[in-house]
Amino acid sequence: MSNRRSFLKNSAIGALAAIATPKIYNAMNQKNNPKSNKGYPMVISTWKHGFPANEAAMKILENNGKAIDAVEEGVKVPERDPECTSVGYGGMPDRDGNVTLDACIMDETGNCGSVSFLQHIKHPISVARKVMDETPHVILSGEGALKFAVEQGFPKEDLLTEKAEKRWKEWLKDSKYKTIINVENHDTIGLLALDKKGDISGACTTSGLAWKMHGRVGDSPIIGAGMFVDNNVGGCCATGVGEAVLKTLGSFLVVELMRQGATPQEACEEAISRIVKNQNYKDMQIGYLAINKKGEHGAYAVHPWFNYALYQNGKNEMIDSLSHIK
Ligand code: SD4
Repeated sequence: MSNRRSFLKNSAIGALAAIATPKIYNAMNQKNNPKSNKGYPMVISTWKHGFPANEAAMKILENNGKAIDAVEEGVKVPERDPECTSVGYGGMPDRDGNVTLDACIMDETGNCGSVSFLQHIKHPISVARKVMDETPHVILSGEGALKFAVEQGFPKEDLLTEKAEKRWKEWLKDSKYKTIINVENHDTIGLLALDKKGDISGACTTSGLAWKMHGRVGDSPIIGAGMFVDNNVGGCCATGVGEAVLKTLGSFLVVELMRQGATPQEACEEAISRIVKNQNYKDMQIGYLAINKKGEHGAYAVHPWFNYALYQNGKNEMIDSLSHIK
């Protein structure tokens, strides 16, 4: 090969290598995460409503239950709580006054189910579980999801509480839509569990952004965006402005980074860096929560005030996440 040709060939390979070489992570190093622990069973979930959700999930794990059952039972706690205004019953409605729900669930075999734009059903996570267990599909949406839920025996209910209706009517006066950071109008619960066998499952459920357009679907029911688990690697869930998570397929990204050797903390930080690099992030809150097979965890958000509940080594506690903006 002439010198010129081999130079061209070598420099092309060099350029490709520069593009393709992933950052090398040192998986032994969890130093960025001041709260790093290890061990299972463990349950971890977003925001303060995660605390009672963790309790319900841990009860199942302590009785040798499976992670998939624990994550479902855990997130049902905020789903049925009318005081929790961002998940299930009592959730803030869309701009037309409809409570529309998104949820997904995934088990240790990679099986998963999801519902989006579902109305009138208090426990969308259990409908997602039925989609996973009883149908050949992954996602059911809107009218079809409701029809399926009713066929499966879920009662049809009015999910708009007086409190939520009052807040909506106040909002209607100005009808100004803004994805305000970190107030109670977007606090999804994402919950990940490692059972006594070391198997991982995850669940994510939300009423989505308050005052969203009718028909809007966020990241929470999209496997790989709002939540993802791979039993060989770990799991991740997301909270915050779903559009930013969807654009980067955040939970899948975090799990893939861990597969390449990143710690949960490093992976969450990298996923947030993809958002702040390319999107106007100043008015958006996004938070990621991740675990690996050892029971180590990580969390990172765009803004401060993202917190999560960690139940591990017999102790359930709230922890403040690190964040890009200090
Ligand atoms: C959504 N990601 O619908 C959800 C909202 C949320 O914390 O997570 N709030 O975009």
